[in-house]
Order: sequence, then C-alpha cells, then structure tokens
Amino acid sequence: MAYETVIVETRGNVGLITLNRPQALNALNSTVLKELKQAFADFHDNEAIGAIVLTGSERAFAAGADIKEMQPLQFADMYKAEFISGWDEIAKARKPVIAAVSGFALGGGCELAMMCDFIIASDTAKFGQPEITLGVIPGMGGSQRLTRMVGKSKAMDMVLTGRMMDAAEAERAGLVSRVVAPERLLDEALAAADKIASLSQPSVLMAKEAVNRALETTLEEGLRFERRLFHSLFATEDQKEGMAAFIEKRKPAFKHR
Ligand code: CO8
Repeated sequence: MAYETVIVETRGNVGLITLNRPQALNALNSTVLKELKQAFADFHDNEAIGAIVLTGSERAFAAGADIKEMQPLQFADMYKAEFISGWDEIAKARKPVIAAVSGFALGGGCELAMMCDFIIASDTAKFGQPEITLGVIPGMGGSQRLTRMVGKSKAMDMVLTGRMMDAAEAERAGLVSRVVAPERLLDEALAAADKIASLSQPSVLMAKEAVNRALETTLEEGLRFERRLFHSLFATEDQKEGMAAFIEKRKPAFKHR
C-alpha cells in the first residue's frame, strides 16, 4: 500500500512507523488512522517482525487529533461513526510497540504514545492533554491511561489545566521509561525493539499480555494468570533452549523468533 501520512520501513526484525504530516505537526486525522491500522496489520502478519517502533519528527510525535477535521463534526456524526474507536486496534497490537517521542505529544498524540507498550522520550519531549482548552476532554484514553500511569493527582492536573509536562517530569512520573538526547532517540528505541525481536516470541507475547492484565484485574487473578502463562511456556522448545543455553554458557538459538 502507498502511504500518504506515515513512512513504513523495516530495520532487520523491527517494524518502524514514522508519522509524517509535518505541515500539521503530525496531527492525527482519519487517513493517519487508516494507514496506521494497515501498517500495524502488515507487521502483525509478517512473521519476521518481532517488535514495532512508532515515532514522529524531532519537532512533534503528534500534536493531537486533527482539530481542523473535528471542528465541524456534530454529535450524531461522532456517535454514528463511533468516532475514535478504531484507535483501540492499535492499543490491542499483540507484538510489542515502543513509542519514540520527541517534541510535542499532545492530546491524541499523548494518548497514542500511551497505547504503546512503553515510551522512550528525547529530552525535548512535551506531553499534555490540552483538550480542555478546546472545550472537550481526552477521547482516546487520556483520562484512563494517564491516570493509571501517573496517578490521580498528576492526571487531574494535566487533564484539568491542559498544561504540558516535560521529559524529566514525565520520567519522574513514570509516563516514560527512559529519556535520551534527541539524536540518540531512534537508535535507543530501535536497539530496544531489536533486543525484544531477538527473544522467543511466545514468551514476549505472553509477557506483554501478563503486564497488561495487571491493569485490568485484581492482584489475585493477575497472579493466577501470570502463573498459568509461566507454566505453559514449559511446553515450548524455546524454554528448553533458553535454559540449556544459560547452563552451557552460550547464546540461545530460539526457534520461535
Ligand atoms: N490539529 C490540526 N492542526 C494542527 C494541530 C492539530 N492538533 N496541531 C498543530 N496543527 C497545525 C497548526 O494549525 C499549524 O498549521 P498552519 O501552519 O496551517 O497554521 C501547524 O500545525 C503548526 O502549528 P503551530 O503554528 O501552532 O506551531 P507552534 O509551534 O506555534 O505550536 C503547538 C505548537 C503548541 C503544538 C500548537 O500547534 C498546538 O497547541 N496544537 C494543538 C494541540 C492540541 O490542542 N491538541 C489536542 C487536540 S484534541 C485531541 O487530540 C482529542 C483526542 C481525541 C480524539 C481522537 C480522534 C482521532
């Protein structure tokens, strides 16, 4: 498929998607959504791909949903089309997705980054949920995912005032996993993705499922779920290989990469 708003590449066993609407600071419109869904689906179907990196430009990861596209819409249009719901598909990607964020990650841009499994930020990154300043509220998970990630007090502060958080504050708050210099951002994210892609895929997919389950269930259920997955991995050849390689002091040759 020829893409208009994203650049889709592979780097070894990693899928790289770059948001590419520089004239609108990568604002997310319906074309971006359609193309992102296609790119994710293609990487999912491509057995060689073990992890995905989603990034933007140095100036902006994404400055939100496209305000120009949304401004004239009426309630009935939004409701009938279940506007926004398509983004859930990206949050449900089975393969690990790393957001590499530089510059603005605002509104839907911050929400898209939070749909990824973790965020690596450059020290220029700015996160925010400014929807309140437009007379609306976050609509792609900002009130829910941000609250789970940074807690109620900071989420309320961000969502009610619309202020931005810089990379240092985002790291302190647990929104991002690492902060690096802008020129290191993509390499750092690609190296993390490459490491994940080198591991046994069943264990990687289960690890992702298990961590996500922690956000959705009780501790008791989550622990039971984790234990069941842990047991089930002993049915894989890669568990035998991974542990044998450790004992024999050599690199594992995983079959299911
Ligand atoms: N939508 C459309 N166009 C945008 C957006 C946006 N979100 N953000 C920036 N642009 C455009 C500007 O209009 C401008 O275009 P033009 O040159 O044609 O006027 C161009 O990008 C450059 O932007 P600025 O000139 O404003 O650049 P500055 O450096 O002065 O400012 C800011 C950068 C601070 C990022 C500023 O552009 C800004 O505040 N942008 C809007 C941020 C925002 O409010 N985002 C939230 C949007 S609402 C939302 O995300 C709801 C999510 C749930 C729905 C999801 C549905 C898919």
